Amino acid sequence: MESYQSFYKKTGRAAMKCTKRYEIFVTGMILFISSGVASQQEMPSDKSATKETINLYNNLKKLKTKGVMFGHQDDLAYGMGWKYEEGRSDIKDVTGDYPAVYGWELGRLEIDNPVNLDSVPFDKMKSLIKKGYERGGVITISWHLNNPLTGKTAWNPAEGTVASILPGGSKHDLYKSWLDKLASFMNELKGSKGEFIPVIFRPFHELNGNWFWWGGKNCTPDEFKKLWQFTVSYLRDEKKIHHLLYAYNTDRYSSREEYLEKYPGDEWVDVIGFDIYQRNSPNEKFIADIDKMLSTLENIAGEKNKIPALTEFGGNLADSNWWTGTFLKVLSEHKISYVLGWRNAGMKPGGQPEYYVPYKGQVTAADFVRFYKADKTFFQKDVSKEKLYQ
Ligand code: BMA
Repeated sequence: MESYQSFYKKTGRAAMKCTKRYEIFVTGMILFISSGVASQQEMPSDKSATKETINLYNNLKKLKTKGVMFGHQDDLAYGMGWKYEEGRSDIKDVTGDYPAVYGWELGRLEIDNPVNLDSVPFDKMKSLIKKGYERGGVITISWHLNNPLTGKTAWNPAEGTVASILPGGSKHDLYKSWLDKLASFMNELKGSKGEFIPVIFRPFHELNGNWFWWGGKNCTPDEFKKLWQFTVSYLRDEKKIHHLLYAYNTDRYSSREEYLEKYPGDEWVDVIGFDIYQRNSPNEKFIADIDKMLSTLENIAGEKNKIPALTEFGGNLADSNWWTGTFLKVLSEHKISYVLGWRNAGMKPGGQPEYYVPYKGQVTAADFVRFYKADKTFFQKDVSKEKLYQ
């Protein structure tokens, strides 16, 4: 007969085994559940996107429910009355903080120019992109690429240009060589751990206007869609670039049908947006226009599960209360990811200043600080906390 001692030892061991099994079971369950949570992460159009790009994509979707990020083109390169001063930014001069989104532009990279069409050296741009990213900001890049058929600028809407660069066209190889240069630039954008810096790439913007060779009546919807799909597929599948989110964007538009006329398909797009400049229209009219366009955009983004953004804007900066009295008023009614103010170019050759965000002393500066402080708006410090790449 078994002694009590050995009986207790055995049952003790059995109990231990049980506890171990239970632990393994619980650990397994935790792993199972957390992998389930991880797989709830949605994928952008590029199914091989890098971890940071997938995280950015998902975090942008989450963040837009809380507020809107403020962005500025060329913010760290120059502003009103200054150029390339380390750490300077017109937005920072006014608010003490940087924007949350940094816009950059690659026009003339395709022709091996050392500087872009707005004189920003590409080398400098790369290091400034890295600075913004390391602070936790979001990078978006546009491309006013020259007309590949005529060799003139992006604003040369020569007939047949898009057809000429599609597969089989006379300028197809030239266009591919331009994409190779773009790919090299993108591949040089790396963070301090060697990871690629995710970029919201915004090619062929203002696509419903007639001023660019890819826009409006200068090509058919079918040609445009083919150009878009070829471009994405070449960068992603041929060049193996996996740190881009793709932004489809029109100019002002008047209907959902107009907005979607050249939409290449959900599997080719991540962000949808439009550009809008108030110019001389009264605030009430601007509010009504932008309100309508944002509502349509949000509806489309909801249906297609895309990220809505105001990809470029310019307001009435002669009105000292424009930021809270007009812009914030309308933004408060919507849930969009970001707004990008265009560049503070400074004095144009004709003597007229060009700027779209305030600089120190500009008449809207005080109101811009109120806009900055609003709960609904996010600048650099807010997004750094959000850790958009994790
Ligand atoms: C326009 C103007 C131009 C500039 C172009 C591309 O809106 O700001 O001065 O060259 O954008 O950045």
